[in-house]
Amino acid sequence: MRVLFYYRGIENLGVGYLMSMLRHHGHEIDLIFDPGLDDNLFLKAPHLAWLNRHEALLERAVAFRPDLIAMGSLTNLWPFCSTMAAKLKQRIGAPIIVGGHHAQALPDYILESPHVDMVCTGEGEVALLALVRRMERGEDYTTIPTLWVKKDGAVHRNEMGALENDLDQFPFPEKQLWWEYGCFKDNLEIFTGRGCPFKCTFCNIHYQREIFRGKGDFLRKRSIGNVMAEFRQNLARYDVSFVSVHDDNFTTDPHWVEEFCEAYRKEVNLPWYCFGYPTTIKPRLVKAMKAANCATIFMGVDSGDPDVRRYYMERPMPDELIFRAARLVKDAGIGLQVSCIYGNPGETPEQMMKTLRMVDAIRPTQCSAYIFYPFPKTKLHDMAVQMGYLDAEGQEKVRRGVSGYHHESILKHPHKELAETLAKITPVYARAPEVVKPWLRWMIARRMKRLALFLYIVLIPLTFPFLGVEGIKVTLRMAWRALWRRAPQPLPAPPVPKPARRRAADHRRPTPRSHCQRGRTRRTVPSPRPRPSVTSSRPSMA
Ligand code: B12
Ligand code: SF4
Repeated sequence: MRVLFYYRGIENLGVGYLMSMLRHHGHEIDLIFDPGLDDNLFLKAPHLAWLNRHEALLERAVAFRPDLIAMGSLTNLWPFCSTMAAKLKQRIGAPIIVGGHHAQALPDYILESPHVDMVCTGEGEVALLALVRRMERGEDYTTIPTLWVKKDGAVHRNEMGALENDLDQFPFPEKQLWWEYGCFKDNLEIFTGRGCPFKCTFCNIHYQREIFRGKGDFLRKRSIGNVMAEFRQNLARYDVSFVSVHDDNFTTDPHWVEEFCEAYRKEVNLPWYCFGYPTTIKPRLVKAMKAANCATIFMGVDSGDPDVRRYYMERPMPDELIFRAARLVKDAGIGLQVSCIYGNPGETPEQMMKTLRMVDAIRPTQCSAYIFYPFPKTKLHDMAVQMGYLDAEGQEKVRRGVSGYHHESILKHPHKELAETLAKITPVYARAPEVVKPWLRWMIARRMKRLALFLYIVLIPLTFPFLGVEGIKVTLRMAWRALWRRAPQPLPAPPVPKPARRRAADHRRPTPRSHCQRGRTRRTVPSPRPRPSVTSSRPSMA
């Protein structure tokens, strides 16, 4: 079977897992990646939409002749996904399946789209493979666990399938296709596990735990050996200089982390970054992480007001605990990135200012500040509705994914101007010299949100010294590759499907040259090698 994936904006590891799962089982895959240069994490600039070169992507899609189209959608991506689904359906006609967090939260809504045929309501590796196999054999595919299927006017809502408890079973996520689109170069992203034990009300974790209840372990870690094998494979292929560990919450299992650090230090030792929760940050842990070259821990502060944290966010912890965790990280010599959210339902100006003061007192290396977005099915979304902050029109906006990048508040919030100003000024404030701060406070008092946005963008290299600059470089690289994108030649004839099954352990076999063997001279590392896949046999996009 030929399966075409669609994603937008950045590399997505979840979709990467699905691609490699299908390839591993002998199916052909391709990716159309929309760089989303007009609307992304940094800015909203509709006049740049032409840079995305959608027409060339569609031509690539048509030339691939997919039997199935698989799209990943977070809430912020649904507006783009649904438009692309319409175009793909019109030009190709193949069945379309949508997965990802928006599909998990609102499967019925997604299926209302006339162009979508199926929705994946949970993790996709097993369900998508089952679907592809059944389609290939011409069998009924309306009964696959985890999938909701629209067929002949009826929707088949199947039960959630079991979670795979042993994550080592999955092939390592696809990298080459993302690399070809310029999605990464210096920064290697990886997951070492899935799930989180906490229940913050603005996050999807608490309802995910509900939908997966009784289906297996929600919190799962890969084995250290398996993670190291993925590093070895990717470090032999890509000349990266930094690692982002994207687990929901990396610091929850201290024993695992310590073991990881030991192995990482010996085998990889590149600077890295991860997410940590304040209560899980302990002296011994940060010491081990520092020894393993951890460069930055990203820790949610979320609000500087203990009541907002406790009653609205379900992050019950005193201020002192947050300060202590921050001190531990900084004293260990690790960079500290904090994040906070402004414009929560019921939040007063004084509570918002407390957040600014807390971030200032912590003096992090960098700070990400968000405008609250009520993601569907989250508790804080429902509280916003009950408290009158999100009316029917606002709820419809959420379903449609409007403003999912948090560029503005979609709540009927009496202090939204302040929230929007603070969200842009806090990252600057956190890094600003004392002498500039009265001026920034003057801007805040006047709610000068446009000037705040301007400062935020031009100062990214100073406020986000590594990841911000990396984000800009990646965006420019994606734009460059999109500009030079050529339409591929149509495939000569439908290839005969090869059941090229490798042994289950093959994908875990270490590459012959380990990272240590390549020595410290990174220049000797080969640039990414084209993989013998259907995609590499066609013209490169670069
Ligand atoms: C890591 C992470 C990131 C990383 C991404 C790393 C990466 N390269 O993949 C970074 C930091 C870059 C990031 C950015 C953003 N993120 Co984020 N992120 C997460 C986080 C912590 C983990 C995601 C995860 O667990 N992945 C594990 C993989 C295996 O799971 P998965 O991606 O869901 O994929 C599986 C299934 O969903 C399914 N699936 C997914 N796609 C498809 C497609 C098909 C066809 C099928 C069949 C199945 C399927 O199968 C996959 C494999 O099992 C989650 C929080 C959380 N706890 O979930 C938030 C989360 C996903 N992020 C979120 C948001 C909002 C964002 C941002 C918009 C944030 C912002 N404004 O700054 C950006 C947007 C990025 C974008 N593309 O537009 C929200 C999404 C909410 C929603 N309803 O959409 C989440 C849920 C956090 C939250 N607020 O609750 N994020
Ligand atoms: S700690 Fe992070 S991943 Fe876990 S529930 Fe809270 S926001 Fe979500």
